[in-house]
Amino acid sequence: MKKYLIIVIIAILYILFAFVAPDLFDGNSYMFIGKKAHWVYKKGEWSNMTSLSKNLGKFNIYDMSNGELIDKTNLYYENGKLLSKGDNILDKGFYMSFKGKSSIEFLSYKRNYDVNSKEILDVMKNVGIKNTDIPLASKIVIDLDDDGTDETIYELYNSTNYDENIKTYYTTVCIKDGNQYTKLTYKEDNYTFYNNYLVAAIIDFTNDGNYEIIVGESGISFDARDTSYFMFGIKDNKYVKLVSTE
Ligand SMILES: [Ca+2]
Ligand SMILES: [Ca+2]
Repeated sequence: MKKYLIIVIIAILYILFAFVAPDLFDGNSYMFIGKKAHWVYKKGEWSNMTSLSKNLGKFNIYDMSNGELIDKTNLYYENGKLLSKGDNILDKGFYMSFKGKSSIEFLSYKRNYDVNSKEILDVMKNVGIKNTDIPLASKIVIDLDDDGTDETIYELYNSTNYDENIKTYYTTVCIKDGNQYTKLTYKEDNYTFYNNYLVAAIIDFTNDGNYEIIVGESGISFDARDTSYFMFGIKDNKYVKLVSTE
């Protein structure tokens, strides 16, 4: 009888360490967005995960459009797909799944479409865009580093509608900080359709008052699950790419 009890205890310990322990005690943080962004934060650096285990553990699910915590649920990775238990919440919207030591603060922001052409031309000149078409533009005016002065994030794109007369399409997201302009993403092509870079979320993962910017391709208002994502953060007073799906 005693022998069986020991075997049972060993079996339970084995299950705990094999399946639960690595998941609970690895100390890393995990962020999943859409089908492609599977990111891990390990020893102070973000990187793409090379493989996903079947049982991923409990995640916070945030609505990326407003930072609302939608659910806390276990995630699984099966047949190349992220799944949540029962109802697959991830299929229903524009969500970020997060698990880790830190919590995420979402900065709420407003997108302003009222950008005059002089301002647009000024941005284009400063980030080195030589295209002669005045693109559509939106901007987000917000304090990204908690120093009391607002920065401006510009989203420029002439790729929203297919137009035979426009030969070169491009899309970019850039930041104006005082007189300094930083191009975060840029793509130029001869033919694109609904393929814009737009800010998907502004977050503070490290809780240091410096905000990380997540940019998605194909925008935020349609099915954003299958698109590319980029995360930028401040290093030496300048935004640099921390990780991306490309
Ligand atoms: Ca600032
Ligand atoms: Ca931060």
